[in-house]
Amino acid sequence: MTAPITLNNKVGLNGLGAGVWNLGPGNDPFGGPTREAIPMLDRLPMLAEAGMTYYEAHDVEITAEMAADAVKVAKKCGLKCAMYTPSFFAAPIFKDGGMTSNDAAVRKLALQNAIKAVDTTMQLGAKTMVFWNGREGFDFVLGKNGRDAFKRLVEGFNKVGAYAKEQYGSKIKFALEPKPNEPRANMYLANVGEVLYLISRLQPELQPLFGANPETAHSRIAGLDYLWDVELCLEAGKLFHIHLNAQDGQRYDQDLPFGYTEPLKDLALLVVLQDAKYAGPICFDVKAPRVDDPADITDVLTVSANNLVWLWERALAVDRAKIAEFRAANRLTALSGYLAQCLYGR
Ligand SMILES: [Mn+2]
Repeated sequence: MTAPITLNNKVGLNGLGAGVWNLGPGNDPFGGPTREAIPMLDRLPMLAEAGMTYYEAHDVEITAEMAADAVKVAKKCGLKCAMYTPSFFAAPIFKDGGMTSNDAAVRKLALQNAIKAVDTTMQLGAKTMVFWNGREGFDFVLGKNGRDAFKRLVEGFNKVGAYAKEQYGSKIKFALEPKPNEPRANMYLANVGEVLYLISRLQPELQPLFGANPETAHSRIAGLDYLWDVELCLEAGKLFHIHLNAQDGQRYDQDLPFGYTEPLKDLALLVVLQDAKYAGPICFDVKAPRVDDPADITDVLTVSANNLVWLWERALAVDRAKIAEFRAANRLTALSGYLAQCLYGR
């Protein structure tokens, strides 16, 4: 439907990105794939074709062993790696978490995987490694000692951070991605506030290496306002990465195209990012819907990218002085109307 667009380096200060997992075969918890799985490295040219400057991957998608080939393929299609992330959620051994598992041997394995992922992050040329909390959490109260689990997270991140600092100085930074639930009933690092608190408990010399990767859908699943989550990260100097998408309220994680559900809030978000001169890549964490045909699998990226570009231009045109006037006059309903005018008006 939407024609592929070329956006390299045109949006934000550094361009757009998306994950290789965004172009999956369409399986969900109730049914298997509806499309043939595309080999991971074949997805890189597809991301480039859909207008991305950056790709992202888990360590189970582009493994350490595949990294050298990934670098070659990415270079050929003009892509850079925005972030790399260890998967502590897919393998059965991590069924009750990695870093927070009650089993010391599992925690050790998680740490080994994380450290290996630091090396691969470097090899792929990414500046950021993301930790998503995945299975770190609990379904039954007292299944874990919560205070111990938190200390295990602190201990684990201290070790990973110390390794990265020792090997690579400040070249690799870590962005922790909060989510309140799914796949666990309750997840540790449920929101941006928990992530920032955890960082405050790390060894002081390692704290500058750690920040957050807030995701629209994850904030909305928690019933929180995504823009405030982003503003809090900015205020803390911890907006190290960003995952944009859309979400139909508090239900399963949908990873809908950016701009689909709350365009007015997305417009406001972009105003804030522009005013903060956010310099990182703007990355989508969206999921090609199960019903989409193989030929249209990148629609979720081109729709997200188009929405982003249109909203970015509208956000540039928002008169900041008018926002200040509405605030000073306590006309906040009118302020919302002004934003609507910027979005929909003639
Ligand atoms: Mn994400």
